[in-house]
Amino acid sequence: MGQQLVDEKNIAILGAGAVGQLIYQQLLTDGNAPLLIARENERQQRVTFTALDGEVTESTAILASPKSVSPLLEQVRLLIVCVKAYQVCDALNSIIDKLSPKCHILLLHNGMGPHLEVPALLHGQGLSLGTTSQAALKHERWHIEQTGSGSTQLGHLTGPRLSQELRTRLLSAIPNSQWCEPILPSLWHKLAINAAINPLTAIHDCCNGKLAEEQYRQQISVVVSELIEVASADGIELDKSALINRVYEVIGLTAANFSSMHQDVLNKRKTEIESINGFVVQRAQHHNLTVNENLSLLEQVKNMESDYLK
Ligand code: KPL
Repeated sequence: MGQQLVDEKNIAILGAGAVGQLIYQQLLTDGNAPLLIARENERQQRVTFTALDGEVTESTAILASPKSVSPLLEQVRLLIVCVKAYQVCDALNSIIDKLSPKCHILLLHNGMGPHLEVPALLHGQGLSLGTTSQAALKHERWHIEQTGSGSTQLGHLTGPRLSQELRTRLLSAIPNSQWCEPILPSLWHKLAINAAINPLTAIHDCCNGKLAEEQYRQQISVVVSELIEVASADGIELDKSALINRVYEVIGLTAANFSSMHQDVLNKRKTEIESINGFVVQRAQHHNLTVNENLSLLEQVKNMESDYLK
């Protein structure tokens, strides 16, 4: 179905959440014919997109499911994995046998951790990582709205490299995106922002802007200092004052917003705490370091989750 719409060097997106659908729309708008891999079975699906300027467009997406023995999957040359960090390994395992060794994998999610486990799951495919501060909101299953512009950093991690052609297509489609090598510092940088903002807004049930108040200053400083020490033990050097400035810049720019973790707790969903402050704690334990503030935030959010998750 719809195979004529999919070109040979196809790009597929695994995970049709808000970010997955946003990247799909950006690729489509830039002249690509991406495939969306979602839970739903293979079919054509009308999707609606509200852009930053309010313009609404409709298009027909070609859906494949990881279960389908679809020849479409064999043709994929770039798989962009847009599921939550805690779903990455299961999602990849469900599809990896159907992908060509020539397919490059790009992980694009909040938090960190899967990049340590994914290389062992691959069958010769190359792996790149990315982080984005673009924001999108899912109004309905197939209607998303872009709510923030932001920037995107992408870069190689292991194995065969993404072809120059696919890299060019990707950077051309995603506004304000850069290819960065090494990529891990960009991921740690974004992790620091999320580690400082997300759990505090969830615990104190507040919008991001509230964290500009003096009462949170010391805690934010300690969260970031601990993360910098752990990153350094992992071989990544980060600059504390630049990072703290960026955290407050994001707090200011998103002052009226509620963080994704705040929304997860409000809607009684599993949060990404394990791959944000939990990742800092995990790497600290690996290096025999103590990160009490990150550990305390991890435990507080996990306690909140345990009240509503079975
Ligand atoms: O990325 C975010 C999130 O909510 O997950 C921030 C930057 C904190 C914006 O809300």
